[in-house]
Amino acid sequence: MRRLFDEHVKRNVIDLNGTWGFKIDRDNVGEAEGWQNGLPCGDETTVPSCWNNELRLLNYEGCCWYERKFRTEGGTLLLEFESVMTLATVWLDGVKLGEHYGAFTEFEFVVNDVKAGEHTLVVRADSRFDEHSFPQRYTDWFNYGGIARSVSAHELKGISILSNHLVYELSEDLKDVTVSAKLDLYNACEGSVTSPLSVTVGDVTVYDGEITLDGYERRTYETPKVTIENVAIWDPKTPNLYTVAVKTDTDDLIDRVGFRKIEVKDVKILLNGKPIELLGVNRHDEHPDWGFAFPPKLMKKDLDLIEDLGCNTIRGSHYPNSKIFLDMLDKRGILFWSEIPMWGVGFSEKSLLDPIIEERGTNMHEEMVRQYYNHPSIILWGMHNEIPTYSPNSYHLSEKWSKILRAKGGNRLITHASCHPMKDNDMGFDDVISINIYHGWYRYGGYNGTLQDWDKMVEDLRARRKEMGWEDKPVVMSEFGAAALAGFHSHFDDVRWSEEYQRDLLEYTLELFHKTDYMNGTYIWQFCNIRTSPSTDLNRVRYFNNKGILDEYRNPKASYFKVKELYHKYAKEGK
Ligand code: ADA
Repeated sequence: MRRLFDEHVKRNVIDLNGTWGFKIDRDNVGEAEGWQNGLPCGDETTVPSCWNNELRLLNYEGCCWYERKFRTEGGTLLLEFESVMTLATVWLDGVKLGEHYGAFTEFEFVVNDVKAGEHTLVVRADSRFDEHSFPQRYTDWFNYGGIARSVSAHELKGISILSNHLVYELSEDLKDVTVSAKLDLYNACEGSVTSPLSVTVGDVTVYDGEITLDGYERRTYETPKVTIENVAIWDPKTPNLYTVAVKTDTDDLIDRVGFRKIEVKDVKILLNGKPIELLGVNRHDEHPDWGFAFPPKLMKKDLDLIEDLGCNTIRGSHYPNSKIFLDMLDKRGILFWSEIPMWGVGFSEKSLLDPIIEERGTNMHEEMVRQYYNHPSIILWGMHNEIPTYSPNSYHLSEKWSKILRAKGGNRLITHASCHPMKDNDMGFDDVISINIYHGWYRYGGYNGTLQDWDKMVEDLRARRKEMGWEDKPVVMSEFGAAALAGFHSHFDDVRWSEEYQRDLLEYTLELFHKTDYMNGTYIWQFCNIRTSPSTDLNRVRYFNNKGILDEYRNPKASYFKVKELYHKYAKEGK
């Protein structure tokens, strides 16, 4: 299941999820032995899935091969992969279509002149780390391997719509919206084709014209701007969505959009002109039984819990989440922070000057923006997390990526999560300053290692913002928290790993941040425990990051109820 709604009525889409042939390639000999022409044995698996949820492959990092036969009427096919971990190589009938690097964004291949009948699709997924991998080996989540999200084959006929960004601007009073559709069009025929082209938003036709493309031509076309009056805006309390449909005589593309305004003014974050306090959690899209192949039913359960907590926002730490999850957020009116898997500590200062790292990071940002553009729930683009932004080596990356996100990213704010707030050089590129700090859990230079360090940090940060001229930028606490072992209790105040210590630390910090004038939001680290890897040297207890306010099976710890009490109180009283 890819979306909450049908994206196509006219186009025939062949669902390639389900049973696939499967073979482990521990010595990476598959290609030399010709496995791309058909796998040599009879193992099977289910797609989507991650192999590290299988007993014999729990900790396997390496290559695995997948094979799926399917039938088509022939012509032009678009093969679409929502997520392959991490380097994917794809063959159709033994012919290599190409490679894609990056686990959390989708990719596609357009193949012309495919014969009618049965075809064999083969995929090699390679989850190994190297000096250019995102994330690096040293990371704090388990780097699952597999085909983790949907696969499908689309039969393209005539002029086809590969993507649509509905670009919009709301009027000052938020009553009217001016829209244009930025379309990526492709002629799936060998010869020139002329077709009607229309775009509707709800029941308003915003474009009705005609287009001609040469044989196999791909073209970007932006429709003229049109104003829609009396629009119902998208807001957490009233998440109004409009269906946007693009049609030619042989193809269509259906999506949902919502119109809203997010901006920063007078050290506040304004949503639709009103200040909002972000009350959130960090969430990995992960479960010990499913890995990153997270089923929609469990997404719903997580969102029910997140709403029960009183959250109005989620940080998708640390990578783009699936489209169906974003559809759910759009529908429920929950705000989202989306970022690429550039997880700090693993990226050395030297690596930031590596052109392959820059190229991969740039591609991931471009893909994230291209694929998620229409989701109203996304209000923040995160450039990276905890990379060495104290070093001059990160500056050119933050500069380049903030420019890309500003130019192409739609109506969103830009940020990066920093764990070096007093010496970060790159916050000037942000709309919102985001801080990851763990006083009361980790020990930092210049601080005592106690809960009261937080009060000193709030004042140190005030001074730093002034010194750097960043006083106008609102601050969000993007990570803070403590680990607790579910079921471990203590009568004493200061017993780390107990549920009580975690609860009390979260109470202390949430109360402090809520009353701090320049702070506008909190993302607790983290929603639930997550699996980590024995191979990263982090040596997490049980090989889990235990800072969840729920355990990995979504059972609440004591802090869950405290956060629920406080978030509901803050939502009621406002900031
Ligand atoms: C960092 C990081 C998180 C997690 C956290 C922790 O801030 O961004 O992914 O590793 O630390 O638990 O220490």
